Parts: sequence; C-alpha cells; structure tokens
Amino acid sequence: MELTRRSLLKAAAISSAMIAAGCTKKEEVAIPEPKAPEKDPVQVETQSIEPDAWKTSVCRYCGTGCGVLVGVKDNKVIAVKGDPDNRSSRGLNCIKGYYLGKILFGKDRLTKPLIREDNSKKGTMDGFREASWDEALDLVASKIKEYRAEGPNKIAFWGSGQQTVHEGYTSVKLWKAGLESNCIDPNARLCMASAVVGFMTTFNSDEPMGCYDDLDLADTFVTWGANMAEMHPVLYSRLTARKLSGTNVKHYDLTTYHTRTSETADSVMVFRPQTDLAIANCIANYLIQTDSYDKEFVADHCQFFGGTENLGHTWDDNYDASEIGQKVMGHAEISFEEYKERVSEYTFEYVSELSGVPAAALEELAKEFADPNRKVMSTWTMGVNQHTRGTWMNNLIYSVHLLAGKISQPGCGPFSLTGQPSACGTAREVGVFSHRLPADLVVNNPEHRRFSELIWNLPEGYLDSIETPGFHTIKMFRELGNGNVKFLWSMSNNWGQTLPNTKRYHNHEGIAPNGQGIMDGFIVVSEVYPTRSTEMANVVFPAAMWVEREGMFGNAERRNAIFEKCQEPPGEAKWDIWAMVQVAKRALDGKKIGDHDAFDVIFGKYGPDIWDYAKNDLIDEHEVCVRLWNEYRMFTAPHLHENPAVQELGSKLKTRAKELAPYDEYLKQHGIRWPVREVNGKWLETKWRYANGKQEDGYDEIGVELMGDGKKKNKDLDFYKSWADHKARIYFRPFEEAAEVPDAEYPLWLCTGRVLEHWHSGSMTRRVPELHRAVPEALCEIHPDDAAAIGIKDHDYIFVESRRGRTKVKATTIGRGKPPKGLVYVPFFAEETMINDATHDVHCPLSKEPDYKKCAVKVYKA
Ligand SMILES: Nc1nc2c(c(=O)[nH]1)N[C@H]1C(S)=C(S)[C@@H](COP(=O)(O)OP(=O)(O)OC[C@H]3O[C@@H](n4cnc5c(=O)[nH]c(N)nc54)[C@H](O)[C@@H]3O)O[C@H]1N2
Ligand SMILES: Nc1nc2c(c(=O)[nH]1)N[C@H]1C(S)=C(S)[C@@H](COP(=O)(O)OP(=O)(O)OC[C@H]3O[C@@H](n4cnc5c(=O)[nH]c(N)nc54)[C@H](O)[C@@H]3O)O[C@H]1N2
Ligand code: SF4
Ligand SMILES: [Mo]
Repeated sequence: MELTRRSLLKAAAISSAMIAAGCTKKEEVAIPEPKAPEKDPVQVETQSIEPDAWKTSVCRYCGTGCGVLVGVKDNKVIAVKGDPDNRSSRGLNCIKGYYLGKILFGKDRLTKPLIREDNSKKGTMDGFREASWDEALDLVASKIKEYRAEGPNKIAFWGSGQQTVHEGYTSVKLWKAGLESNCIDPNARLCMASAVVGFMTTFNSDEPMGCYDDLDLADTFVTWGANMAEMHPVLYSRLTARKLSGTNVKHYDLTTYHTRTSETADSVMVFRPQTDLAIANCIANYLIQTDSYDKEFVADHCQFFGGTENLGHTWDDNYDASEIGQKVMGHAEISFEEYKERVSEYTFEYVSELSGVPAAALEELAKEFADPNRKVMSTWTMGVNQHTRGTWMNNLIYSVHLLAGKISQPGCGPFSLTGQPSACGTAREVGVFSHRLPADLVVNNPEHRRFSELIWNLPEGYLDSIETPGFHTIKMFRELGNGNVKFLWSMSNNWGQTLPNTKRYHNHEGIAPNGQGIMDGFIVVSEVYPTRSTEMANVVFPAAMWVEREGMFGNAERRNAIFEKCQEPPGEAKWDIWAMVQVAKRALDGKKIGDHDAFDVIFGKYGPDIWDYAKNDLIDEHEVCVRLWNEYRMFTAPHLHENPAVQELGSKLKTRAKELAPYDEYLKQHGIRWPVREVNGKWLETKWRYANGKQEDGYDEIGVELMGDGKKKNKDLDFYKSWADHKARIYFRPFEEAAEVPDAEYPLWLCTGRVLEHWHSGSMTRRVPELHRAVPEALCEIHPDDAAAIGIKDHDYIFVESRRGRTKVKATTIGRGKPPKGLVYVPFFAEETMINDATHDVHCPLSKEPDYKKCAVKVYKA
C-alpha cells in the first residue's frame, strides 16, 4: 500500500486514540514513502548529458556554506557538483550536498496557494481549498490590518536562518518599519541565540573572529559539544586532514555520548550533561593556579567580570525570563583576585567527581591551553548553545581562550559553529530578532533608531514606536497558544515539528493543553512541502525554493555568497520576497509615513525602489536583489552614503566593522568574508578580525585603524568593537545543575539532535530517495544495560516519555551514537516520531534559547 500523507496521519490518529484508551495493540509507526518523482531528474556526479551551463550556487543546508555548481539544461536543474572556487569548501560537499538538486522535485511540492475552509480540521492537511494568489494575498493583508489595529504584538512573524539575506531584510523592514511591530523572531533563537549573547557580552560584537583557515593550522582541536562529523562534515574532513598532515595534532572531544566525531578523537571525554560549565572553569583555574595564563595579553586586552547569582530556571508559566535576565545582565566588574578566588573551587578532583571525566584527562586538556607553543582551536554548536546556561557556556569558552591569549591568530581561537546556511548572514546580520535592527543595532538604543531612520528615509522619531523589544520565539508561540498573539506568518521553518515541548500546540495524542490559540489564531505558512506546520495553517503560500530564485547566504566564517537562479518554480509557487511585498502593498494601503504613502517609503520610490508602478508588480528579480543590497549595505558602509549625518553617526556606531562589498563582487569571487575593504581597486576579505596585520594577508589592519578611536595599540590585536577601553571580558560563571535532572520516576537523560543524512524536520531530505533509504526512520540510541533493564532487543519499539509527552520509537544499541548508561538519544527529523512532544522549553534567561539537549525521561517497551 502506498501511504499517502493523509492515510499516514489517520494511522497515527488511530494508534494515538488506542494508546489514549489504554489499548495495547502493537502498531508500527508508519514510515512515509519517499515522495520523489519516478524518473530521476537530477544526475549525481556522473554526467551523461552535458548541461547548457554551470551556475554558481551554495548549499542550502548547513552553516558550512559549501559552494555548489548547478548544471542547467533547457532551464532545468539536471546536475550538481562541488564548486572548487568557493574558498569555504574548495570543491567538497557532503552527501546532502551531492544530492541537493533532488529536493526541488518531490512529488508533493506545494504549487498553489491554499486557504483553509474548515478550521475544525486544523492539525491535518484536510480542510483546505486551492485559491488564487490575489485572494490569498488579500485575505492575509486584511488579517494583518485587522489584528495590527489591536496592538503591535498581535501580529507575529517567525523567520529563519534559512531565509536569504534579502528575504530576511525584507521581513525586518516590513515588520519593523512598515507595520511598526517588533514581534518578529527567527528559528535561530532555537540555535544561535546563546552564541550571539555570548559574543555580545564578551566582545560587544557578534560572530567569530577566526575562520575555516584555522582548521588547517591548529595544533589542538577541542570540540565542546559539536558532532562535526555528521553536522559540519566538510569542516570535519578539513580537521581530520590537518590531523593526518600535521605532526602531533590532537583532538579532544567533550561530549555527553560517544558520537561519530568521537571516533577519530584522541581523547573522548564523556561528561554528565550540564557539567561542561564546571569543566571550563577547571581549565581556567588550572591556568591561574599554575601561573600559566598569558599575563601580558590579559593585562592589555581583558577585564574580569562576574555575574554569579544562581537565579534558578525558567519553568512553565514563568517562561518570560526577562526579569531574571536583566538581573543576570547586571553583572559587575570584579578584580583578578576575586576571579581567582571564585574559580579556585573548580579543582580537577571536584570537577571529575561532578562530570565523570577522569581528572587526568581534564588536566591533559588544560595543559594544551597552558602551553604557549600550541595553537588551540575550539569549536562548538548546539551542545553549548541549547543550554539553560548557554550564554554562560559561550562566555566560559572565551574566558579560557582569553586567559590563554589564544584568540584571533591563525590556527588559534574560539570558533562558534553556525547551524543554518544563513543564521549569520540573515538572522544576525540583518537583524531578524525581536530586539534588533540591521548590523548589530538594537531597537532600544535611540542612536541606533536614528541611524536606521536616516537610511530608511523615515522621519526622525518614527522608530520610537518600536523602542521596546517584542516577543522572543518561545514567548511568541506561548502567546499564540494562549490566544494573545492572533496572527502568525512563518517562513522557511517548520515550527510544528521543531519547537520544544510541542505538546503545547499539537494534539497528537488528543491533548492540546494550551493549543486553543493555535486553533483560533490566523496562521500563514510559506512552504515548499506539506509539513507539521502547514497542517496548522489557515493560509499556505507555495514558495520558490533554493535556486528557483536568486539569493545570498552568509555562512559561519562570515562569508556571504550568492546563488544564481537556475529554474522557474513549479506551478504558481512564488519567491518569498514577492509574497511579502505583495502583502505589504495591500496591508500598508492607506498608511502615511510623513507626507508619503507608507508603501512607497518602505519598498517603493522613496525607498529601495523595487516596485514597478506601471506593472503594479516587483521589478526584475536580480535588480530587486541589487537594490535591497545597496540599501542594506549602507548600514555597514555609512561612509558611502551621501548624507553626512549617516556618515557621522555610522562611524560613531562602528557599523563599518561589518562592511560589505558591492553585490556583484560576491558572485565574481564565489563569496567574500566580511569586513570587506577596497584596497587598490580590489575588494579584500578579512580572515582574522581584531588582528593587526596586512589586509592583503587577511588581517583586520584597516578595521583596527578605523575603529580604534585613535587608540590603536599597535600590538597584535585590538578588540575595537568592545567597550571604551577596548577590552574583552573574562567572565566567571558558576556551575549550575540542569533544569530537569533524572530521578526515580524519570530516570534517564534525553538528548536530541540530528543525523548526517537529514536536515532538521526532514521535509526536504526525506524526499531525496537516497537519503531516505540511508536513514528511513528515527531510532532511539540506548545503552545495552538500559535496554536489558526494560527487556527489549534491538529494533523493538519503546516509548520515550517525559513529564510533558511521549513518542514511540524503535530502539537500538548499535547505532552511530553510543550513549553512556543513563542517557538516550533521539533525532528529531521524523515527523511520525515527534520527540519534541517530550523535550522542554526551559531556556537560557539571557538568550532565551531552549535546552533541547537534556531533560528527564523514562523508557518502556511499547
Ligand atoms: N546533517 C545535518 N547537519 C546539520 C543540521 C542537520 O539538521 N543535519 N543542522 C544544522 C544546524 S541548524 C545546527 S544548529 C547544527 C547542530 O550541530 P551539532 O550541535 O553538532 O548537532 P546536534 O546533534 O544538535 O548536537 C549533538 C551534540 O550536542 C552535544 N551535547 C549534548 N548535551 C550537551 C551538554 O550538556 N553540553 C555540551 N557542551 N554538549 C552537549 C553532544 O555531545 C553532541 O556533540 O547542525 C547543522 N548541520
Ligand atoms: N528536538 C530538537 N529540536 C530542535 C533542535 C534540536 O537539537 N533538537 N534544534 C533546533 C535548531 S538548532 C534549529 S536551527 C531548528 C530548525 O527548525 P526549522 O527551521 O523549524 O526546521 P526545518 O526543517 O529546517 O524547516 C525549514 C522549512 O523550510 C522549508 N523551505 C525550504 N526552502 C524554502 C524557501 O525557499 N521558502 C520557504 N518559505 N520555505 C522553504 C522546508 O521545506 C522546511 O520545511 O530546529 C530546532 N529544533
Ligand atoms: S550540508 Fe553542509 S557540509 Fe554538506 S554540502 Fe551542504 S553546506 Fe556542505
Ligand atoms: Mo540550528
């Protein structure tokens, strides 16, 4: 039987009903058939048909940002291969990249706008009818107007690190300037928020100082909670290549279970979840106790800070942690003596007891930081960020590197890995956050608002209406669930599956404790395939995906790169920018900004001029990209603006620290790393920020001179974006227990994450037959002793149940990951295995990023 999506859902509903009724019938979780087309449209590696052209592109999955060349014949994508001219990946792709072309051709692409007729069928793809774009756009715009009239936080936009730079910029401009609402946040809140707040609190400037070149030069690698072998595979192959080519290159893997990454590490330190906080502190303590920290570096470039209050966690209805966050932000400068005193508690013996890592292994790692002759590169991803103390963990990794003076030098430095293809370029750089404006600017700073008003041609004081940050992601969805947010538009994400504690919104087992607002609210989902989120929608906009439009992503090493348009989208699917501008035209109708129509200021003739008034439609797509770029670029290159007020304020705000090049350069160069500067007619990129040296060699010399407020130290380095004295902050942050710890009732830790072959909710990769066949279903990895304790064999079904919800999943003791006793691991890619029904939405009070990596569960045979 070919399972359609509908029959699949029905099967799931029946089995749920039986579970609810206490039935014990064993029913397998239905694994969907891949919905790939019968005839394979995309060749992989071997080309029997020669394409008409190879277009320049980048992969749309992970933050590595690999270059991809796309073979096009008769305006159709027929082949993909690695791009040797992309300096981030040098011709390599991973398995997802090699099969990338196939995501365009799934059988069930959304090709027509859908309008829900039957609200009682929300939660399924039933109850929709097809509609014309005009009808769907009119409806959405009228709902925005209706609910915006009730207040700015009634209408929400949930964006993504998978939106292009231009799409993110358009959403920010529409929401913040057009609709005067800060109720806009991205899925990057679930991913990079702790990294952002970590950067801002330590350096007052977001994003890494180093780059991928460090992977070729380091002597020691430390992975602090990153399974790079599966999640950043091309970067991992560069790390392993360095291990093979260098002498005495070491890799230390800190992790809560043995992963693919652990397999090639020299030292694998499996620690008890959350004790990473203590581990970082014991390294700092060692550097101080042995007097092996870099005294000159610390004296010149650092100051000590403490924000030490043990403030408890942010549970349940106390989910808006802003008050707690404020308190924690009220940290203070402390003396070196105080710092020394506070870390002194973290001896190897104490931390070994806490974490389960042998003291000798901890000491060996600490010695790497203490050795002045070793270049150490740290990398981390979600193990560190998805953490109730995610900001603290980021601070602590920087503390260790700052104490050791190992930062911002070739082969040496802390490198926060980014997950999504444009979490940096889009979410962070253009500011798709409730508190942000483009280029590190924030809404609650009057000078930042003035500067944005100048660039956006808004009257002085106009943006004062968005002075207060809007709802962050967790709050946004909780308020939607509670019925307080009444309109939601989501784009390039699949919140119905990927949010934590999804039981608040779904009724997979017939329970929807807070889901009423989801039923009653008006939800618009821009998507390319039916998903757990489109099921919740009132209107579905069919979107053009990947190379069906032109776009730009910004990757983890600050490289912005363009992908060219290669084919038309199917049916009536449209570019997300087209849909946003069309909605803007309707929703802003009748609104004035100063003397002008609001639409003309935001997108039209008094703004970026991307509207063709004669056609009553967008101008040419490439030209839209160029003009939006030119406007956005002024945030980072104010000296190019004709208005002296922009130049003056921009230089005061140091926005040039992110300077970007003219748009077409990015295609010509197959990507460029910011800050970008024109030197002798060439646009040069920066490899090591804050590092003095020639721009031609990739150092930030010009940046340091420009930003130094005349304070250039003429030393190796200057944290020029940081506070008045140009010093970075070494924080003391204490160990604090996880928010939920296993106990007698829920005796195991649950960790969730990913697998190499699938992308997040699997909506794209499960439609690629090769990837689906490789990993057709989610498996729960469990230690053999824990499996024996509940009397199961491999591939038996078990329930993984937390205080919030449960999911049924096959167990394995011989998976890729090998959890220690007491911990189970479940990936979240499979929509029939909703592990997020079990996770919790407890989050870091500073970054508001939830902890998907640890909660307490019990498991039992299904
Ligand atoms: N194949 C594939 N690649 C991807 C993605 C994908 O969906 N599929 N998604 C991309 C995105 S958006 C992201 S964010 C990244 C995620 O990349 P990763 O973070 O590398 O992957 P995850 O599977 O989310 O997390 C697994 C890691 O979390 C660590 N961990 C668990 N608990 C703790 C803890 O308490 N402390 C610490 N320090 N570590 C802990 C584990 O040790 C393990 O290394 O992957 C990106 N790359
Ligand atoms: N349990 C658990 N849950 C997690 C995590 C975890 O570690 N554990 N990690 C969290 C993290 S780090 C992240 S980043 C999130 C990711 O979570 P999401 O971003 O919510 O999940 P995706 O599956 O990446 O959703 C992207 C969607 O965009 C659609 N799409 C593709 N191209 C386009 C386009 O051009 N336009 C539009 N409109 N749509 C498009 C795809 O079909 C896909 O469904 O998941 C979070 N959830
Ligand atoms: S998924 Fe990541 S590593 Fe793989 S090809 Fe794409 S960008 Fe490169
Ligand atoms: Mo992510």
